[in-house]
Amino acid sequence: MSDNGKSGGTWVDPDDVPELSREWFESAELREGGRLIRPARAKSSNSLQIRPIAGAIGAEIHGVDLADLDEARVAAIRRVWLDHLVIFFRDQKLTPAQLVAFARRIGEPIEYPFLKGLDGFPEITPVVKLEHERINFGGIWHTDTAYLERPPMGSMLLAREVPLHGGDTLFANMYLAYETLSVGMRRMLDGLVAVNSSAKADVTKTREDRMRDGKRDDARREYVAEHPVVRTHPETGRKALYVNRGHTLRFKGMSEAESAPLLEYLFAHQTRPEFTCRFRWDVGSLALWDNRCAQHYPLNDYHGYRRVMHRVTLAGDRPE
Ligand SMILES: O=C(O)CCC(=O)C(=O)O
Ligand SMILES: [Fe+2]
Repeated sequence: MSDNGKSGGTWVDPDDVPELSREWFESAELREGGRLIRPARAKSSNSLQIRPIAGAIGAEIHGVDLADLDEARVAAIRRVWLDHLVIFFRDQKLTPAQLVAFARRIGEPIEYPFLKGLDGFPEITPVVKLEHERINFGGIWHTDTAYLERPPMGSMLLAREVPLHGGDTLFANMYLAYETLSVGMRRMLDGLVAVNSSAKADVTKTREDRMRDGKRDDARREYVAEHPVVRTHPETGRKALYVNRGHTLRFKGMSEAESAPLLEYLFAHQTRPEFTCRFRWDVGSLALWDNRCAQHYPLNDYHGYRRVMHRVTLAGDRPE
């Protein structure tokens, strides 16, 4: 692996990145710290600079303008995304139209079921916490809208206004969460289905401030979906733990009380610090995460400051 020295980053030429295959993902020597490290080449004109920000998950990509991407770059970004689960870009001062255009290069933007989007851009949901507010949107460990039949494949956030300090977002690697369970536990979980709801009290609370002025007229009171506890990522073929504290109510065929002890164990296990990374936002930072294998948690440590993000989610499959 070559290194550019100064930043500890890695140069990857998109032309040198092998196509994805299940065999490739399963080859042990390419694994390092729970994610997949691709062979890298020296800097070239078409290269991305990739700088992992933690051992388990997350990489910053430098040297790209998301408003000006050719096909090779989009393909390279997508491969880095699949390897690192969440990728971050800096200084991307995209207009709403440019943000949606970038989202369309990666997937198909969909609308958020509870809140209205920006005027003229229904796919962009403003994620806002105002100076006087105490609760932040999504302030609990979760993967996005797991209560839908087809939860979004990925989500992106572009930072518009950030607090002087605080307001970081944490991400956790659900492949690692699964792979670090015992064989017996994995075997048991492989056969289970979970019931996911939009109406758990702790997560409902995190939407209330925005629902007061931004609620969609067509929002249902509750969405419920059953999904496998362990899902297989449709692009990487790897298994990931797919229960989350924000939305998972119980195991199918069991009561909430019966499910609670094991769910509680899994919620604690899946967000162990060594499975996570933490991203500090600046205006113009953009994160793109994979909801199929990662969870996130926005920290609520910036009372008195305003934080404004623009969010786009991308259509996904039915988890299998
Ligand atoms: O504000 C954040 O950092 C994340 C909020 C969130 O959970 C989301 O936009 O899906
Ligand atoms: Fe979220």
